[in-house]
Amino acid sequence: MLNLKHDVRNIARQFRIHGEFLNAETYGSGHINDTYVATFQNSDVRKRYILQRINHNIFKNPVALMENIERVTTHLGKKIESNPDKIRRVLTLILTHDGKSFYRDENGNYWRVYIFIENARTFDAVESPRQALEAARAFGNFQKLLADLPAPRLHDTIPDFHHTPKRFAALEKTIETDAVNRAHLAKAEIVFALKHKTICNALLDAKLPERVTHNDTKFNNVMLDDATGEGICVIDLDTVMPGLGLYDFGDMVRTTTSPAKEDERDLSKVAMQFPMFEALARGYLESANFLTKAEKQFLTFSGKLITFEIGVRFLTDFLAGDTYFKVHRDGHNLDRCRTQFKLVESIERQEEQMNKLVEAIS
Ligand code: ADP
Ligand code: GN1
Ligand code: MG
Repeated sequence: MLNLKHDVRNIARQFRIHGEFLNAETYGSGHINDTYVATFQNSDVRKRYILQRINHNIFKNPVALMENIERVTTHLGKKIESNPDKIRRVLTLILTHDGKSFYRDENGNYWRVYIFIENARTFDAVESPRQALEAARAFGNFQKLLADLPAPRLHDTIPDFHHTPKRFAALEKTIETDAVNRAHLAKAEIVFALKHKTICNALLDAKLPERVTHNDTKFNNVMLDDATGEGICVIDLDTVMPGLGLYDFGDMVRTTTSPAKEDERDLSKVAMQFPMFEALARGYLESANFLTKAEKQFLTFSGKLITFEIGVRFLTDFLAGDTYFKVHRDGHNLDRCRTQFKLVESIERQEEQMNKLVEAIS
């Protein structure tokens, strides 16, 4: 508590939280926002809250972002109005005393507060096909529940977020500039990336339907119930905006098929495990029951593409001097890039079987 980067007690005071502040600590392993858990005591009840500083270097318009989140959580809330477990099944914003969904502090930082989802947790790496199935069901259901979100279109919180050709062009520029003289440390990864340039356009060229999508369906962005293992709540809603359904499925394949963490240094541990993929495909096809034939045909490919795309982003950030993703050690972004590219290779080796499976079950 003493060493926290922000005055969490004072920030919490701006929101409609009842009771006495007990303590706060940093929380989670996200790469973008600053997340804290704060505990409050109200008579004999203790309650926890998630306080988050929105990274406004990355999300340039936090007001629009919060408008999206208010609309999305309200819509989801209405859909499960009668569920007695509603408070754990959709993120609930706590408003400020003047009724706003965020607080802007004197340093220009934007803060929001959610009710803490108890008796559930996130995992940084998948442990079983059951978990993969639950994650895919939850993310697919999330898309389904948002399919009838009333107009207007949601704000693009980060324009061209999954525009792979633009991500690739940014990498090419960074290689050329080599601003912090690191390109010589990533020769093999640069060669790998350049060899794969040809896959960048395929999803965009396929003219798939635009949907409301999550766009960051990392395995640690879904909470699994401690008792039942059920995927009960999709979190991290900053990038919910118009996108392709397959961006979400692709990112599930990226983060929920390999037993290794995203920054694992022992690359022999990184592999696309077929039973995990099968569970993801089954879970997603079951809940996202609106997919078109064309979307289904690209399910496997989306896994390869999004894994490649995020690898490209990690490589770009490494070469640019680590300005985007939080890093905790030297070469962290390069390590992350390496796991992604290793996973792309693993997918490539199994692509045919993966496609056959999808065809068989869809
Ligand atoms: P980031 O954008 O930095 O990834 P997240 O919104 O994903 O931030 O939050 C980071 C972590 O905090 C999550 O992986 C999850 O473990 C935890 N978390 C976030 N919101 C909640 C919540 N409402 N209840 C419980 N845990 C949460
Ligand atoms: C970031 O916020 P977090 O850690 O869930 C990133 C995603 C990347 C992911 C890679 C806004 O997600 O796009 O896929 O890291 N979020 C943003 O782990 O850039
Ligand atoms: Mg997250």
